[in-house]
Amino acid sequence: MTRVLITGFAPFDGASVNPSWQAASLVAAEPPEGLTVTAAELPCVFDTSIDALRDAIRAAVPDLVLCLGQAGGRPGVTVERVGINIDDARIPDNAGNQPIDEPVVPGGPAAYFTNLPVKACVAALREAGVPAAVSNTAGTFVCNHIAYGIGHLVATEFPHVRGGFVHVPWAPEQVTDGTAPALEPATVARGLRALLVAAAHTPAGQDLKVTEGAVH
Ligand code: PCA
Repeated sequence: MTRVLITGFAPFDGASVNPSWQAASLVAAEPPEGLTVTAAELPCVFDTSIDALRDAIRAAVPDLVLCLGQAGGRPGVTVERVGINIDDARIPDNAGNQPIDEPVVPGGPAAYFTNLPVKACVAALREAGVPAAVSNTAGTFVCNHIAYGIGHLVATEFPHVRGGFVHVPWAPEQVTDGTAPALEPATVARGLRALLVAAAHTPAGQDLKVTEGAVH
């Protein structure tokens, strides 16, 4: 039995929902066969989100950690390849912090690549009928903070964990004027279940050798 921790974020920037938490709760409520799934909601706050993630990992003792966040405007589910050691906030977080060009971890490496098989994860999402792509930037806000943070926690405290970050599009209830792409959290959750099964079945250090690179 593979133990999974899946996290989503609290709503931010005045929103009333965050589809990352909606999707995370749906996956935990109906986990795929062979996986036990615990969900935790992280605060959208630079200062405390990595501590909350560490506490959730200590409580769940997972093999796999999948952190989710909302990326409004993206048309599909994107599997982040890398988290970078920079906080550069365009808007304040939920506690009013707005760091400009500060490191996530002072003295930490410039970036962490995820140790999840990003190509196999994208393939599994698509096979489940969910639009998906590899992403090479998680931005510079709290999601990148956690994309870097999970890499740092794995590197320094939880060496047996495989972890990464996935961005999900807005939910339809957030774009009622229909001017931006949206996906139902239940659809996202269906794809994430397939992603988790694929990640659990891919041996550490391996991935599909398929083209998913970006020219720009
Ligand atoms: N999305 C934001 C932070 C929390 C969330 O769900 C981001 O992409 O940084």
